[in-house]
Amino acid sequence: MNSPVMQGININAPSYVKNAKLIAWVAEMAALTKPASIYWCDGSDEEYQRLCQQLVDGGTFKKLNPAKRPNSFLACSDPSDVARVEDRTYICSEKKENAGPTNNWMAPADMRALLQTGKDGEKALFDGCMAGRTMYVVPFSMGPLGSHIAHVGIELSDSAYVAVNQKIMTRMGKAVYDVIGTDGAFVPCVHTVGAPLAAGQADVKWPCNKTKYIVHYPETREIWSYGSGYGGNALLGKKCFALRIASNMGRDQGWLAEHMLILGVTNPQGKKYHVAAAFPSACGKTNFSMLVPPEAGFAGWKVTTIGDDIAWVKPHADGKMYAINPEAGYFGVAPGTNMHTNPNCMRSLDKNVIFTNVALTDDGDVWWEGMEKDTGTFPDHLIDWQGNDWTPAIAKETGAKAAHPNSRFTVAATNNPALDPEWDNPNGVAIDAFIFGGRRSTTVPLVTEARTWMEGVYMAATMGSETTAAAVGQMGVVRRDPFAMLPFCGYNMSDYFQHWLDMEHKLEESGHTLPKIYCVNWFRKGDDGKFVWPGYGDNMRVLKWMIDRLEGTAQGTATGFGVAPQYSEINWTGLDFSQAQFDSVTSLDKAAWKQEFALHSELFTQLAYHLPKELEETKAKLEASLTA
Ligand code: SAT
Ligand code: MN
Repeated sequence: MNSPVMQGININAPSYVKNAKLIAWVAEMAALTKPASIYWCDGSDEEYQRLCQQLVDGGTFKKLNPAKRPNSFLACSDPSDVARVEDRTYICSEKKENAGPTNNWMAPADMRALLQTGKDGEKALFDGCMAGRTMYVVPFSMGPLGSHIAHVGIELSDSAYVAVNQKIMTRMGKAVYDVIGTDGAFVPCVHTVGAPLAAGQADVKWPCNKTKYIVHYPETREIWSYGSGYGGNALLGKKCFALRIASNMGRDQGWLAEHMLILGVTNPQGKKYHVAAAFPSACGKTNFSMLVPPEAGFAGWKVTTIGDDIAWVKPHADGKMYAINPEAGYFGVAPGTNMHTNPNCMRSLDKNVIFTNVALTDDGDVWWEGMEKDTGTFPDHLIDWQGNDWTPAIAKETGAKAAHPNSRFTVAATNNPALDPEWDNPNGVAIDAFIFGGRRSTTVPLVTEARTWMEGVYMAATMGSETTAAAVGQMGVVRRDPFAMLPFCGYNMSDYFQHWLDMEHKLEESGHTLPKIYCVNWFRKGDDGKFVWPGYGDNMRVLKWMIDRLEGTAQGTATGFGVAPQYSEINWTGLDFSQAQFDSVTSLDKAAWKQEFALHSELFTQLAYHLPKELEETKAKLEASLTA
């Protein structure tokens, strides 16, 4: 199918769109999904304002009080559509083994029958799914336009909410068409809320469907998303493209697509380091990436943000690994964000923000749990994210949260006062260290340095974390989350481990210096159930120790689980943290580690197919020294 006019729909491609494959694909998708109209986004500010106004008129957006929160909006979703849906997320590789045991899988032909072609008289889900709606053609670049590390996608979506969020989250707009020219490649992404409108039928403020499918075809590098309008289910540049599809590209092309923030840290002498750090969703990546060093003891130190969620890392001819942030904005968790936990983030949210599922104040501003720490009090009255009255008394009685625990802000990176001047550099920044961290109330120490690349890969591969509200499901249970990539690795996890191990040999052969690898845990709790480590800005103390290690000025102490800091090697100025407290966040408990290794064994059994044997060998060594 390549006629631009399909079943009465003129796809009306603007004259600057010259990519024949793209035009044919849009026509084909229009014929399948049958939208009432097609709108080609140009990415202009005027367009953003117009679409936001349209969302206000339709009831999806509420315009916030411009005196309090200029040019900002609040969207409240359907209560059933509030987070990523991992059990509805599929990797449809030709062979099941290539999706691996950690991904849901369906044969591509079966999935295509379900979504696109229909089978046994059943209508395909995408057949007519956009009826009565506009299909937005959203061109976007993941990474600076034209960067050799960047890649381009086109998202077709029947959600204007998606179009305006993509404008903030990606480099969205018509310049992308110059990058793909007449025959350049792009990742096709099709998204529908799955709520076709019959003639004359009124729309709801947050259309979605009980049935949801978030589908990736790794071989053909396609994304199809059905039924949800929320976050990672709908903003397809983010987890779907920048992690699940890009991890496949990275494996094939010799680079890394990782669930990592990227930050720059500059010492008082002006020497700058860059680290990339992986944590599961809602474990403080955004906070860490915008860290403000403590005032006392850290005069002249500066932390700057390159990215808060995703890193694409490529080896370069100069012998270093360079990383870009493929995104252009932050889709961060609102609750818990305040002037104490993340002042740079709070300042980023002053204006030009889209909020989703936070509470509305009586004077037309937003509120979420945690803001009371800044003001000292709870508001007397709010409208909660579900549109109900909220008062402190109601909250006390029912436990009702004013903002959903996974409520979010969408904001441009350029709003961040701590934005790194190199954040947009098409060549990326040279990475000195990788950090891996989970949320663990016990067992895993505050920080250790892997003695070898292999040991670092082991630490990352066996990482565990207590689950959060970022995904639908039970909260607070420890699950293994290798590399913080469990929900995001687009191929067999053991092959992904192998890819990381292969990197070492490939890079060493080509004369590269490998970044050091660190394992951290900010979340150890004491016997009273409270966090022992203060976290947030005080994480600078740990970061500083890592830099001292890079510079060779901290000796550390050998443990059974890498090299740990000595108490005296941490800069404690301005923080009252005793040796005993330090011991309680760094201790390695034999009994706990016995259990921990049993869980590593369980993971390795689950991942037995293609599991690199070096991981088993490393386990044996670590186990011997930690449980002896
Ligand atoms: O919903 S998103 O995937 O965009 C956010 C997250 O889970 O980190
Ligand atoms: Mn994330």
